[in-house]
Amino acid sequence: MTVHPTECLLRMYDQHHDLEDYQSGVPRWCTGCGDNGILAAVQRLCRDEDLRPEKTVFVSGIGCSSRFPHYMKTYGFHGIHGRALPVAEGIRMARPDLNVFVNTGDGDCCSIGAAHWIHAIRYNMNMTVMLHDNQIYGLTKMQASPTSPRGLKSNTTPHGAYLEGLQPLTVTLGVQNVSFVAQAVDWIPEVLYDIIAAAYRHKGLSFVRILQRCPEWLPKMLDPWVHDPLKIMLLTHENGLKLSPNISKVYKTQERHDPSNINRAREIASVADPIPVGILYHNPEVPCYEELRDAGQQRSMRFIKAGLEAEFDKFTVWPQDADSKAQPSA
Ligand SMILES: Cc1ncc(C[n+]2csc(CCOP(=O)(O)OP(=O)(O)O)c2C)c(N)n1
Ligand code: SF4
Ligand SMILES: [Mg+2]
Repeated sequence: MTVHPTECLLRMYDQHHDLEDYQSGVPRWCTGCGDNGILAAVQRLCRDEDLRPEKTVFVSGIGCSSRFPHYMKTYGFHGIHGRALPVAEGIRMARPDLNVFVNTGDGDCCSIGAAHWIHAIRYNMNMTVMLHDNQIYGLTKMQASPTSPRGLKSNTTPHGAYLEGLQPLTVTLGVQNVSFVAQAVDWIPEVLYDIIAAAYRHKGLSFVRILQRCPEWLPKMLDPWVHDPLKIMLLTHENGLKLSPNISKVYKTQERHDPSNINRAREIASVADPIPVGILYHNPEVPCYEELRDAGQQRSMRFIKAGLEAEFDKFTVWPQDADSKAQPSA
């Protein structure tokens, strides 16, 4: 019996994926680094959503956090410092069929990449952006970043940082076309997972700031919040985060917050203590740039196949004895 090639492909796509199908290598992050928890949450999400590895891409810039794509058994692009977002936007334009994730650090996104960050929010292209905010340049060994708190001593601020830290959530919420903003912490895995999952399901650019521990350079900085559950303020709502009874029992500081309320979201965004955790803003109606641009020029399967055939044809090796008339003109 002849099996048509597409039948085999269809069977392959039906495969179920396990956690190992998304795991690649042993992370080189320090023991206790918050990046490990973020990676675990993302791999679980890929497994639970059964994302096809060959249809998924992780994009990053440069930094400890930007090593993320190396540890995902998907496609990945470990790019250049500050340029994760424009690379991801390019991928989105060329391959709207892919799941696009971005992992960026506070230096990568809020310092050298700040201009790209603002415009990416405005373009609202469909991707999940995770800001690993450890409030320091980790990879280059402890220089102050824009989100470092005032007074922080580092290699570039030996007398303490002079300025108040930039707040990534308030900046993001101030940009035209913002559609999804959330905050998570690396040390509450269940809530971290739920927030990244909600971000992934949102159509548009979802921006998740994750407070991430860096035990190497700032070993005690987040300890007060890690050790006192009352210093975490969980944002709950039927259209936002729904808490399990176990989480509710431990984390008792809570606010019922409607994620469609941008004014309250902006107020919450500027609160540093207790740390607000949950979905601050969600507006599913904001159009995505790629859809606005592509409106009226739907790419049919035939169009995509024709493009692929044209590319493959460039590499065709014609038999020497073939009739020269049969060869395509250059
Ligand atoms: C154009 C350019 N400038 C500077 C650097 C040096 N550099 C590499 S990573 C980094 C900062 C990383 O900090 P962050 O984005 O917060 O990532 P983390 O290591 O903390 O995860 C810097 C300044 C570089 N690689 N390229
Ligand atoms: S230096 Fe900090 S951010 Fe980098 S891997 Fe170590 S703990 Fe993580
Ligand atoms: Mg950092």
